[in-house]
Amino acid sequence: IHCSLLTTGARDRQMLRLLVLHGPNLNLLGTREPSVYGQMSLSDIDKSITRRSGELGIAVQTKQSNSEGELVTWIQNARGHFDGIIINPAAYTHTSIAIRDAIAAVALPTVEVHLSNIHQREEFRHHSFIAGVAIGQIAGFGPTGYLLALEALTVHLGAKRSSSRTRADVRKKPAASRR
Ligand code: CA2
Repeated sequence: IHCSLLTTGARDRQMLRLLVLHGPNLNLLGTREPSVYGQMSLSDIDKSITRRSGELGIAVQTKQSNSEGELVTWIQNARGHFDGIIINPAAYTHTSIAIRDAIAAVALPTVEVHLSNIHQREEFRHHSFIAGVAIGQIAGFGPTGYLLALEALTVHLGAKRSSSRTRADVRKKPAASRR
């Protein structure tokens, strides 16, 4: 209910609507392994995402799940409610063809975020099933990565929007004045 209210209001105001998804164990942030994942709790991170999105004039919804199936369902349901997705799939990054297929199926521009630099860590973290269907990946910047992703997706969608407006303008112009 909250989700549809947020997106309806945003749609009325023609705002970009982004869905931010956090995968398994990220609810533990700030409580354990601060040397790897930092001191910030997930709710602190979500607050900073919400603050930045306000500055950017976009609407965001943030959600966390420990369940692969729930993440898949949220991605599937994003179609028609959101313009893009930011996801930290956590350990599912390295295992989940289901999440990859869901992102490919909804065809919403998606940015993959990791707090740590997965390429600097154990070999098994170097491969991402998500990267091939994402417009880009941000890793190693801690919670700032989410803010960079907001910015990147806003620019990406803004460019897409203005180029489709340009194409519409070209189409609307009478043939005579187009020459
Ligand atoms: O660096 C990231 O953001 C990761 O997606 C985090 C995942 C890990 O499996 C990926 O390889 C990289 C793990 C999230 C677990 O988060 C915890 C937070 C606090 C305490 C324990 C785990």
